[in-house]
Amino acid sequence: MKTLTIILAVAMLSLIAGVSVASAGKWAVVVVDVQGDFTTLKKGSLAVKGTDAAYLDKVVAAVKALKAKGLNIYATQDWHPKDHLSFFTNHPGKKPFSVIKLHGKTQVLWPPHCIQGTENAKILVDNSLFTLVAQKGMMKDWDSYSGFYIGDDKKTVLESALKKAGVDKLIMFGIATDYCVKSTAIDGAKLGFKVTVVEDLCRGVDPKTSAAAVKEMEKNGVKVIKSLKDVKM
Ligand code: VGL
Ligand code: ZN
Repeated sequence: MKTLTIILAVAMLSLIAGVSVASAGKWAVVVVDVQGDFTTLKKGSLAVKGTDAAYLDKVVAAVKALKAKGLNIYATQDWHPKDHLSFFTNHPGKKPFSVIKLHGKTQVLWPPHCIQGTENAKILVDNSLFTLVAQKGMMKDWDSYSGFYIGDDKKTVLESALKKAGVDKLIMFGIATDYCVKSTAIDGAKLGFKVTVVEDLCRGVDPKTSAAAVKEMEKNGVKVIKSLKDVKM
């Protein structure tokens, strides 16, 4: 009788422990700026190398596989007004990819891209797969690479939505490794999420800055893995 009680007690305790381990923490996915203007597939104005149909197929397959595992999918979207100050065209005499100071920070002057309501601002993944889309870059004189912020101290809906849903671990990928993926991943880590970036589902503007971005993400506590099969969930 005594042994039976002990066995039962141990069984119940391990059940409780097992349940609490399983419910401690929740994964979600953040797909960063997979928009027409950043792809060669859509002949985007700021097309990043390696963003052809094969890349898009891979991203879509990954999103669907993760969704099938029960993870919620969140997306970020670069969403600029026409007169946005990150566009070289809004600085007479300036060339694309030149650098200026804006609010005391270096600002790359990009070709106009992801203009609100245009075809190439659309996200190239079936939007019905997303729990929500966090837009940023809509303030004319503030650029935001991070999906967590609209301005320096104004947040998008992303952090509060993830925290409300009990998410604490993020799988992240998209475009561009050296700008929006880097910034969103590092901010995610700073805001308390455990962030994993999947390198072969990302594409960068420049190989040098992309390699530096990987180092910087790692220095900030982001885990960078080669491919989705290396994710330990
Ligand atoms: C991005 C440059 C300008 C990005 C957005 O999504 O990485 N890059 N705006
Ligand atoms: Zn932009």
